[in-house]
Amino acid sequence: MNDVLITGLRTRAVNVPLEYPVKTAVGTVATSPLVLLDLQTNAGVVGHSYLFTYTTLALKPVQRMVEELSVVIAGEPLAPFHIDQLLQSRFRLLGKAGLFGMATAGVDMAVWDAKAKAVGLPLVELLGGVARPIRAYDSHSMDGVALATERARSSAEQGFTAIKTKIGYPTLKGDLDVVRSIRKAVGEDVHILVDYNQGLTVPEAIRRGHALEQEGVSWIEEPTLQQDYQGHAKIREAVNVPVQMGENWFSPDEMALAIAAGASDLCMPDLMKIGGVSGWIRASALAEQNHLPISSHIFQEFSAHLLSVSPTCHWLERMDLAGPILEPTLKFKDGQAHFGEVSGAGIVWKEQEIERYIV
Ligand code: SMN
Ligand code: MG
Repeated sequence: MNDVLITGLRTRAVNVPLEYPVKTAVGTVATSPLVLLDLQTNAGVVGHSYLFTYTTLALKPVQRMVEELSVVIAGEPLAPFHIDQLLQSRFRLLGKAGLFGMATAGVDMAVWDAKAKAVGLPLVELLGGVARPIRAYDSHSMDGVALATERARSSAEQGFTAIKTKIGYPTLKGDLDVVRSIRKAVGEDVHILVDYNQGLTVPEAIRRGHALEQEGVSWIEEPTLQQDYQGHAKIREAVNVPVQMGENWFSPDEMALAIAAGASDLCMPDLMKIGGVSGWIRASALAEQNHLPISSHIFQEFSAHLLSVSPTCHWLERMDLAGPILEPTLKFKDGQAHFGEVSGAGIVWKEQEIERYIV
């Protein structure tokens, strides 16, 4: 089977409009800068993946980093573990964080996608799982009371049983006004998740966390600086609401350090930063061994397959950052994510739309 070889890697950089800007306590993502990867093979299948670069400033540098990797993997077998180890060994001195980590994760995803396609399987089946619906929460922004309430009401009407809103308004009252208005709109049976995007000091996070204890929120996400694992542990110790984090862990190594510090009750690795499919598999094993419910962070298409084979599967985040350039193979119904009969991860480009957004 290892006679299938990688023959090339095409990249494209696009800047895609968002239905709503992703407003956070520490900045706004107004559009979705994506690097698209097409991994060619000698078996007539092409592996697809995309990388989200958060800011257009990183778009071309990430694209260029991926292009540099194409030289390393050309001619190699289409074997995800082999490619993962090859790239890690070649870049040991550079390290796994930053643009390199993002680029290798994109290659990893594309290799796994191509591998599944080469054997005619959906990714979940190649990973040993069975396709099944995954509970999803609808992920919103720092929208203010009116829009946050309107979006929450709409999500609940669509069947979502969990909604995330970003808070960290200038005052605690601002946070509480939004949470209470959403609660009034969606009722007691819908989980409300809040995300501070690292916006608070530890003392302020403890103060606001105590106030949120009375509001029935189901998790407080990244209340302080993501690299302050001890700070998260202090907040977790003081506040009687589950602490959530993980979207900023670069590789399972950082996840292991956060776990060792007792930083959170839950975890939500980001498929790109954790190291692609290969990184996720290691992360989901860490989550299982440490009894941490695991949720995804954006990258909803691949994440639906990966959560299906994650022993402590918790929630899939619905935040559609690539919708305008993708065929809608991932559908949401009754608050669950469903991928139909797909090969690989179900990433199918809308080529005409890509042309519109090429950078
Ligand atoms: C988030 C922040 C920035 C871009 C996408 C998503 C956020 C989340 O932290 O958890 O959804
Ligand atoms: Mg977050």
